[in-house]
Amino acid sequence: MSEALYKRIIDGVVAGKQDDTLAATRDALAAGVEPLAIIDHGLVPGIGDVGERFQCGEYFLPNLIASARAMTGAMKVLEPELRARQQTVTRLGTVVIGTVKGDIHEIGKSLVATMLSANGFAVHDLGVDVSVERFLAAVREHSANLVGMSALLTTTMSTQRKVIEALRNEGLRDSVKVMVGGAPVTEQWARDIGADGYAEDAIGAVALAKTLVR
Ligand code: B1M
Repeated sequence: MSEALYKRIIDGVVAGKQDDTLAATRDALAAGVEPLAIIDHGLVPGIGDVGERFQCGEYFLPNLIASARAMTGAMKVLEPELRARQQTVTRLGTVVIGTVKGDIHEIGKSLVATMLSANGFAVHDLGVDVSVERFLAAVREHSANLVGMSALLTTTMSTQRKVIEALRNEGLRDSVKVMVGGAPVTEQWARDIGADGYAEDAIGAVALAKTLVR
């Protein structure tokens, strides 16, 4: 039964149909499917398919936008469900997170932020297109001990390095751990730019964050 629901969600995202995606997501929740499973087996494969179609020229920017809207609408329903299932009272650390300057991809970053928050971190989500200066100001303002940077474009990854350099130049580098992620980001890239860690997905990001603040 879950398979049929996942297929409806995938089809909704691929077709960029917000109402269908939302209805299928709600039906899956009502059928007792875990929110994370809905994301992993429905929304993520759907948006991945869209990315491939875009890359090979079958889809264009309007398709990408419609599919992203469909996925974001479903995520808005799932985020409170994720939080409700993993309420933790202890605060493991304070995280400042955002998608770097020039980059407006928000879905993966928001998922990571939600999962961190659901797992006991105080999360300050700066949103997308976040400048080096805003990351620094937020670290100071919230006395953060963890900085998370997402980048989805090969052209914006380098800003992750700039933020780390700026943290060093401002004398803040020793007081924060830095984690990076996003589709083009790799473990090797994280090492090259002097980050403390890389995670491939939101579950990995939670595990990494816990290790880094321990
Ligand atoms: Co864009 N886009 N996009 N896009 N888009 C990609 C990234 C692309 C790979 C598509 C493709 O060509 N196949 C390509 C990048 C190519 C490259 O750089 N090599 C691309 C392009 C080219 C563009 C534009 C330049 C298109 C144009 O205008 N011609 C443009 C750039 C805009 C900008 O940012 N300045 C653009 C625009 C857009 C939309 C606005 C239409 C939309 C985003 C809407 C939104 O976010 N509100 C969009 C989308 C939806 C995509 C794809 C299809 C899907 C991204 C997504 O949401 N994935 C994407 C193709 C793809 O990635 N397959 C693509 C789902 C999400 C759950 O996964 O974000 O990877 P992801 O996050 C994961 C992990 O990466 C990890 O955990 C998350 C959860 O598992 N993770 C972290 C992420 N951040 C982390 C941080 C961490 C740890 C883990 O620690 C801090």
